[in-house]
Amino acid sequence: MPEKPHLLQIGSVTDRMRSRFEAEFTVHILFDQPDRAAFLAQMGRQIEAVATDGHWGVPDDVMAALPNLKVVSSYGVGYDAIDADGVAAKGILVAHTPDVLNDEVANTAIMLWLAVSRNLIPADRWVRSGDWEAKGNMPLAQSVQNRTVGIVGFGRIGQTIADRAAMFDARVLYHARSEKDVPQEYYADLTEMARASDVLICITPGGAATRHLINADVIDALGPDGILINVARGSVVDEAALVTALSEGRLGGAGLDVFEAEPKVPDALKQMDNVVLTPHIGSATVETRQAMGDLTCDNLSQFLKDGTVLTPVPECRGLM
Ligand code: 8YV
Repeated sequence: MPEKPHLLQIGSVTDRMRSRFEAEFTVHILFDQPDRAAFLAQMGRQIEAVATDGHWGVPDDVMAALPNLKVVSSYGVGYDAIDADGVAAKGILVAHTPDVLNDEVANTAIMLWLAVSRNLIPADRWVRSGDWEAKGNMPLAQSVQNRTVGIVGFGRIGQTIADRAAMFDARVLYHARSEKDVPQEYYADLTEMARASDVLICITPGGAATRHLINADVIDALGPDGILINVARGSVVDEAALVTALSEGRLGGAGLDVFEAEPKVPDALKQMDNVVLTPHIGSATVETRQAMGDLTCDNLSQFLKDGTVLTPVPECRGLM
């Protein structure tokens, strides 16, 4: 039997993914190697495929040690941790997992909005702590009905969030690099859109182009009654400016699934009642992660079959 091609796994995978990898590849797990540099020096030339995720991408030292790499399959839609242009220039195909997580991530965004607006976490605490019996009813919350919702990034997930928001009779605005052929209102100026919005939901790709897009000006435009939701990447929001605005009462509240230095989260945010924090769980359900895992494996299987992948990142489409 011919030797199976060698695959380097970066980050964690499900058992189901592991079984599929092992059926087709000789699998090496980067984080199991006691001496990463020695492992890369010894095995690097044999590795033809990498399986990674949106968090780890392909670190520079790994990329430099894999001269025969042909395909990278990433378990996630966001691929800002991979230098896609640089990798494509070397003729390496990069695949990701678009679409299969649109509903889940949109649901997470709506969940955070509802939780912040309706004080879900303090309400739960009100019951558990005995405050309900001792103090009576809680202060009133803010309705999610009939709000103006500004969506930052209007790709597949952004448009799914817009559909969800419409169920709460929202007026939906969006900001993206260019206007799209959609019924929602386009704002070329993000600060202007924030000023018009009650809720700002970020679902734009991460990376240098969107770093700190949500800065102090945008936050101030959203204002003391406004709510910021981030299900994109931590880098999209200037976290220090966000913490300052929240602590000074210049922003009403925030629902955050992603952070600049995750899993580290600023202590100040953990103390705030008007903030809901989740540990990057946008797509983290059994069902959606299974679909993402299957697509990650399907991309690799396809590559072995005919040298293409099913869902390449746009930078690599020219390679197929
Ligand atoms: C994953 C994500 O958590 O798809 C993405 O871009 O952020 C998440 O679904 C990420 O890929 C890490 O596994």
